Amino acid sequence: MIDFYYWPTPNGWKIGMMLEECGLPYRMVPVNIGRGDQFTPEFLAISPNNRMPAIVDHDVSGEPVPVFESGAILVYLAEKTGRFMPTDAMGRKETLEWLFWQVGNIGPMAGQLSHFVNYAPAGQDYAHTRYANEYNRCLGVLECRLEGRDYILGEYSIADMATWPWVLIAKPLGDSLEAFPNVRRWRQAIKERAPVQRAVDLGSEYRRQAPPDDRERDILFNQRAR
Ligand SMILES: N[C@@H](CCC(=O)N[C@@H](CS)C(=O)NCC(=O)O)C(=O)O
Repeated sequence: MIDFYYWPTPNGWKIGMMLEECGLPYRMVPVNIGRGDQFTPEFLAISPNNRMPAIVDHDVSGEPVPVFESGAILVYLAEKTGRFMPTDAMGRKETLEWLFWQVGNIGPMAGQLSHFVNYAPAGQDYAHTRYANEYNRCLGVLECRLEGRDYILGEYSIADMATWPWVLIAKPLGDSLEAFPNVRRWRQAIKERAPVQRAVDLGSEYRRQAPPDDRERDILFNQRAR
């Protein structure tokens, strides 16, 4: 059994997609990030960066294995199951390239763009434009990569699972994807997969219904070293 520390956000969906695609038995443990669950000592022992997703794998010989950072979790699960990551040296290299691209580029750019679209006070045009441009640039990189390929590595893989949630939300982030036909085709093909639909539905009862109140804003947006 895998404990899946989760809150319904794109970073959470990535891991839900892999768990569902592999049919791994898991138990969802909600981490209410607006309430500050990510700062409990129990959670920090698993995820020292106070971010979800994280997992604890009990299906191992010996002590349960905690894993934090979505890219590391995807590689861990791919190596555990032997699925969704090529095992030859070049295929593994390409997987890691695109995984690092996701966690270092489109993920944080989309995350910051989402902050400025959804939560920033008025008058933050410079920051908003900066992240909108970077997000759009990343979509262009993905568009080129998908030319002549069904998926990022050719075959469906953890590189797609990592990236897709951040493209699913393109329209609310203000990018119509009009200029990116390959991205639109890829986004739709993945959206139609039943395990992906189950992953996106997971914990939908926890989805935000209202803008964050002052207490939530303080927890989420005023973090400094502790
Ligand atoms: N680099 C991390 C990012 C994870 C992340 O940013 N998680 C957010 C939700 S999408 C979170 O847990 N936020 C809690 C907080 O801001 O305190 C990963 O890829 O796992």
